[in-house]
Amino acid sequence: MSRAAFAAFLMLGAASCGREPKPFAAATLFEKGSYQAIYGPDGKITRLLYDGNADKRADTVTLYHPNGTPRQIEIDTDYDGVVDRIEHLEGQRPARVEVDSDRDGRMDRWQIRSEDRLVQEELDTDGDGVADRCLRYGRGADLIELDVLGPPRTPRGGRPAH
Ligand SMILES: [Ca+2]
Ligand SMILES: [Ca+2]
Ligand SMILES: [Ca+2]
Repeated sequence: MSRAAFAAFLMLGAASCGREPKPFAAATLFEKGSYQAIYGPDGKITRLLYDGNADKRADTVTLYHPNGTPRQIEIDTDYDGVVDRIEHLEGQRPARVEVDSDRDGRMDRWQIRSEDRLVQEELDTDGDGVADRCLRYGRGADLIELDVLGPPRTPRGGRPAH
């Protein structure tokens, strides 16, 4: 077998084995200024990256549903390369927000929002990654209830899934 034929044979083999979907195999990258948009094979946007401080590193990443509507925004608010805010969107508005308020790389505030209003917030006050306080807010952003959460505890947070 000649070298060229062998190479072609290898490529055929790779193609026939490639049954797993390759998310970026047919993706298209589109760059404009501080934005990078990544489109899937169907032409729908899958990801939008934004570099707010022009250090060539994206600090706001928006993920999209297959139908092209945004579903999640991951933000590195202090540009240290670590995501410290994740907004889960419903109808283009954040319905759940995770915040790493002390920037230690672990989420410690889990907020539930309704119509752009904060209605509930769980806090991890001792830094173990588990919520131990639950705050509920009224219409005027006033605190109406504070619960101390006890065991049984379930781990929260962790790394954002892409
Ligand atoms: Ca940046
Ligand atoms: Ca950060
Ligand atoms: Ca934290």
